[in-house]
Formats: sequence, structure tokens, C-alpha cells
Amino acid sequence: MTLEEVIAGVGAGERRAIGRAISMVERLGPEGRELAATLHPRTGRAWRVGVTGAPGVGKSTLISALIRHLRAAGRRVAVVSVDPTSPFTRGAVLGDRIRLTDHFLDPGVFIRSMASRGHLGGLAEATADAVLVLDAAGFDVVLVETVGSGQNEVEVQTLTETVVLALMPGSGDGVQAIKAGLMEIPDVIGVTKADRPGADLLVSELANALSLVPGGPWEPPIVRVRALEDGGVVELWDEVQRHRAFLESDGRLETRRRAGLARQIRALAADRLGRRVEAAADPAFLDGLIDEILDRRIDPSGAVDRVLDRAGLS
Ligand SMILES: Nc1nc2c(ncn2[C@@H]2O[C@H](COP(=O)(O)OP(=O)(O)OP(=O)(O)O)[C@@H](O)[C@H]2O)c(=O)[nH]1
Ligand SMILES: [Mg+2]
Repeated sequence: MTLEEVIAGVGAGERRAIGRAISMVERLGPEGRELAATLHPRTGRAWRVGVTGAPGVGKSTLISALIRHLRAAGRRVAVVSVDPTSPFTRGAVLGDRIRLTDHFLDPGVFIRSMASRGHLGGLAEATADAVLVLDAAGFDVVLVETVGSGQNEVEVQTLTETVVLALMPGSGDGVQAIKAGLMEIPDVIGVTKADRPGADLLVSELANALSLVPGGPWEPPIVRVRALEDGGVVELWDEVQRHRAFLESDGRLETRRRAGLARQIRALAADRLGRRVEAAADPAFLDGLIDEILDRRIDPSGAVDRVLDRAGLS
């Protein structure tokens, strides 16, 4: 497929072209950059929703339930799952009850995992461009699944309009999130696995924690979700829609997108610089520098200068 064919295919929402396009941007080369630049004018339509939370909290199961709900409403849905510990695979993650193959065969659904394994950094940039491709491909909703780590939540916030934080009962998740200062991140809180004991306790802990955060004009609602049985999924999506309506009033959406872009540009620029430093400081070159430091010929800061020189950054 030529670049022109990929661009045309993405515009027509063709699955194979979309897959190719994401592979191109994943390589972070000139072709991917050209593709993203060409597609960018066609973006801005999709509602982008981050779903973040600890490993195994039930993000993929929730996403699968959301896909069913959104498909029933005739919406086209794409999912980017970032660095999943258990990627979406045919059969595995989404449980027996759901025929995942239905999603894979449904032209209105596109699911893609982005793994950092084998990636020499650059996952954040590749993810941003993958979301861009899916937006340009005309999906109404783009869901971005990221495993929460503190940093990733902030990253997903730069890429999306609405962030759903998933927390489950009985895991210390709630206390952890509160301590880590994560209560400022979510627009909607999903208490996953609410069929399990401890859901009420978690909800009250969270409500209490939220009441201590200086209240802005939007207070994140807490929704109990039992995604395996589709419970609470409609309610959760309704809150996402309510958040959308909130942002779409009073110019808030633009403010949010501007803030997200500011953070995204800075973070991706730092990431690219970091990759250049990594490439310049290869083991052999470093060994030579270390010899010189140990021989007292240069000091460590002098070695830093040499690395930056080599990377063309001084
Ligand atoms: N009881 C119960 N179990 C659930 C529910 N939702 C998910 N699970 C189970 O929790 C486990 C993890 O679910 P996933 O959806 O893969 O979680 P995840 O957050 O996507 O996991 P990673 O992507 O690996 O971080 C699976 O065994 C699910 O069946 C729920 O509503 N109730
Ligand atoms: Mg998952």
C-alpha cells in the first residue's frame, strides 16, 4: 500500500488502511510524520475518552461493555490499548460471555494494542498519532486504555477529552489513588467490579476524598460498574456524555484542548530529545567516556557535554 492509498483508505474508514497507518506512525519515521500531518486537518470530530487504572482493575472489560452499548446506539468505536499487561486478544480478555470475534468482525469497531515491548521509547508519540489516525478515520468515539502509574494518567489526559479512572473495591486502590493525588485526574470515576464486596466502602472513601479536593465547576461523578453483566455501563456513558456537554459549554472544550496540547508538545519534545541522548550514549561511547573519567582526564559533567555534542544538542 502506498502512502496515498493508506491516506485514502483511512479517510474511507477501511480497516486494513487504518492498521497500516498506525503501523506507520509507530515506526516514528518520516513516512509516519507525513501521514499524521496529512490526516490532522481531518481530525477533531471524535470524542476521545481515556480509561485508566491499575493492572487488572477491569478496564478492558469495561471497554468491551462500552463498545456493545455504543454499537447498539450506532456509534463507530475505536480502542487504543497502550502497553497492556493483558492485551486484547481473540477470546482471552473479554471473557467467555462476550463473543469478541463479533467486535473484530464488526466494521464499526477497531481495536489496536500498542506495546512498548520492542519499542525504543516513543510510545507516547506513537499513541498520540494512533489516536489522530483513528479520529481522522471517522470513529465517533476513540477509547484509550492505559495502565495507571501516576505518569500515564497525566499523559492520557493530554490526549483525551474525558478521563475515566477505574478503581476496584478491596484492593486499596482508592486509598492509593487518593494518596498519589490522582483525584484531580478523573472526569468520571468508575468503581469496577462493583458486584464484589467493598464497593460501598470504596464509593464513600472516594466521595469523602473528592469533598476535600478544592471543588471546580465539574465534580467527578462516581459510577458503580459491573461490566461482566453490563451493569452501570449505560450510567457511566451517560456521565461521559454529561461531561462532554459540560466541556462544550462556555468555551471549556477549547481551554481543555489547549492545555492538553501544551503538555503534550512539551512531553513529546522531551521524549524525542531523550531518544536522541539514548542513541548518542551507546555503550561503547559511554565506556570510553567512563575510562576518561576514571583516569581523571574529564569530569562527569564534561562527559555529559560530550554526549550532547555527539547528539547534536549542545
Ligand atoms: N467480578 C467481576 N470481575 C470483573 C469485572 N470486570 C472485570 N472483571 C475481571 O477482572 C479481570 C481483569 O479484567 P480486565 O478487563 O482484563 O482488566 P484490565 O484493567 O483491562 O487489565 P490490564 O489491561 O491487564 O491492566 C478479569 O478476570 C475480568 O473478568 C466485574 O465487573 N466483576
Ligand atoms: Mg486491559
